[in-house]
Amino acid sequence: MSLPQIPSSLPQQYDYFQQIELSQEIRDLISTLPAEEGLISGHLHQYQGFWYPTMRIPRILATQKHFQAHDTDILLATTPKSGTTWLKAILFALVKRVHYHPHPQNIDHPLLTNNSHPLVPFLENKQQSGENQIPDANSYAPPRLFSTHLPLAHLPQSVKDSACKVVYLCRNPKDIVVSLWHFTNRVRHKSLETNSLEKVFQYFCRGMNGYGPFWDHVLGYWKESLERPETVFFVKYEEMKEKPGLHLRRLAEFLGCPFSPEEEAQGVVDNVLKLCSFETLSNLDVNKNGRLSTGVENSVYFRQGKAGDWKNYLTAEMVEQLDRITEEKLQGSGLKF
Ligand code: PAP
Repeated sequence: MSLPQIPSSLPQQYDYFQQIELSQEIRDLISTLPAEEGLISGHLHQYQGFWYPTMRIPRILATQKHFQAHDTDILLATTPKSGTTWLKAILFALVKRVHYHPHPQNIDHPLLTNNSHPLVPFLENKQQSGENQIPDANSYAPPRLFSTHLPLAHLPQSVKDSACKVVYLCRNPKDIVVSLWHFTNRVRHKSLETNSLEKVFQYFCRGMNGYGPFWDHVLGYWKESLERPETVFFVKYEEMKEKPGLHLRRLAEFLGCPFSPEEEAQGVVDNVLKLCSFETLSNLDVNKNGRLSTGVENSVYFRQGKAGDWKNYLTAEMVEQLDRITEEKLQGSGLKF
């Protein structure tokens, strides 16, 4: 069974439930969870400390139940708007470079004709209640590449029990708020009123954005990366922007596929970065005009691609409020933005 598209009339959540087959057990569970209006459509529900769009919950439960990790899998974990689209492209270009020569002029490279989202599928996107399926596990040779927005605590047990490597990308929360604000208004149904920046900001500060609270999400992976550095690689969007070559080489080492002296001499590092740059990807026909299978336009994943755009939008009061929350939440962790 495949999920129907979100109906354009946006019925209330429980009407929507009636249109898809959810077990009574899952309906009962969802009906007990705290609920809030979502920033895009429908509702968010708070499940074990994190806020999820309602229809994600059955998929998440099914993912936790059915997904079988392989020791060779690579999992990219992010909070939304942290640069997922970019890191998916980088991981794909890096790990599959034996099969696909990474170069912006290599017309056969899958990244030139596909958005990076389907190339590195989300664990929790394809899973549905009652289905014993795993996401289309890359029809390539191992390693399989997956991504997730799930917090560490909600990853399937098989991921935690395996030697699967996790790459965690996070981003300055001030840029996430601005990116999220633009994104919600791009994908929000046209019949709904536009979200104000103030509204998105206040939701974010209260932790009530999809997969939030942001700070709990980041801290889970941060602590794990300190305890198990051989398993969890932690990197910030801003660091990738500032020293992309350095962090790409670190990532390659971490994943057990370091660049050889020959590759270094041939400029493969620069070619991966050029291929995956905002300029290259955002100007591709597939990313200007294509859509994901969900119907979402690929172009919504490319806006500015810069660090520090928050300075153009957030007021001094907003900056003060968000900085204060971030400082309080991350206090003593050693993590700073
Ligand atoms: P998702 O988690 O919903 O998939 P995600 O890809 O994390 O979204 O967020 C999109 C952000 O990544 C956008 O940021 P902005 O709104 O501040 O501009 C988008 O522009 C940025 N982005 C996408 N591709 C790249 C890239 N190749 N390099 C740098 N940033 C990028």
